[in-house]
Amino acid sequence: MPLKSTLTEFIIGEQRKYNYATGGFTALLNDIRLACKRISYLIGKGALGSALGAAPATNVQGERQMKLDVMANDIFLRTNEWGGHLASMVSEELEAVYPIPAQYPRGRYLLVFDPLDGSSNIDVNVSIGTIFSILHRLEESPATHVMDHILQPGYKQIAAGYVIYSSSTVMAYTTGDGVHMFTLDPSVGAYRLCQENVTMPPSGKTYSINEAYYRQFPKGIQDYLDWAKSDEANGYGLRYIGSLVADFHRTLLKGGVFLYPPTKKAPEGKLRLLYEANPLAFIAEQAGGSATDGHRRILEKVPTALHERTPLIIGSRAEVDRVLSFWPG
Ligand code: AHM
Ligand code: MG
Repeated sequence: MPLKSTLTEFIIGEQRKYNYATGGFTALLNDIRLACKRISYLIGKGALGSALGAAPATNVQGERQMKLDVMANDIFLRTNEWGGHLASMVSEELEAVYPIPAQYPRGRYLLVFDPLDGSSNIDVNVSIGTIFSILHRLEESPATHVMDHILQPGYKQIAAGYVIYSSSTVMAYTTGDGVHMFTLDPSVGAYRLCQENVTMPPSGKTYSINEAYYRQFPKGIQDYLDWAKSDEANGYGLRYIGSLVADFHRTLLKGGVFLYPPTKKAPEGKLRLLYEANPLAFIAEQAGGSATDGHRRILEKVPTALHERTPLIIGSRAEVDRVLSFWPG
């Protein structure tokens, strides 16, 4: 059987389609790939790696940080700061924009990421993930206007991806030309292509939501959940892991819908626009699915703050539309 291309071969192949490509973007993706490999190795060691348990601090959003959150964030910064391709980085774990240290050259891309999503699942061997988004620095704004460059709507992303650390480690990414998936081969340390041009099923009888918040949801979402359990719905199932990457990965491959609506406790929803909703919305749309906050397409939202939250309904087009038929936000 012929060997499947590695991620590196695949992205270099993509780069060769464009005569003007300088290789900077390819090198950046390569660094991200390496950071996720390092994180995957650390997670794989589990209790043997002294990385489990809570960190002494909470993060900028007042959430409890796990040791692995802090280590994964550090790996992402260290692996991506030196290459000369980035103007700055934004992380879920850092309050402010991370400027590229003065000893390294600056580039024209911005890297926005959640280094380890699904923190509550870290210590119990349940799937967790990394999510990333790449933007171009705006030509029209001076380099010093950092927030102008970062607060761009999601449709301007030039690439987005995620890595799921599970029974195997899988990376999915898009540059706006379909979604491609790679599995990490631990024997040689390379990601190998496992699915090119992934498509999300147009419908699927699975809904994914933390239904314990039922009484806190808007009435329309409650109505949808009542419908999903009705005879009319005819056999919907519920799956909720509590790791966005894992719940999204299943939805991408099997179809269905993931929902994190507003709650009384989190009136804007819990998930973050820049490094959770936007990258996954880009991937969902590239695979034929859709993503909305109940009012608008996620990718059209203009961010106003680094850690802005958003409601998120994402998945198969027919299932997202069905939620919207109950909840026109
Ligand atoms: P985190 O970034 O602190 O890990 O929080 C995000 C996670 C998502 O992975 C998941 O979809 C959600 O929080 C689960 O929240 P809840 O426990 O309220 O259901
Ligand atoms: Mg997160």
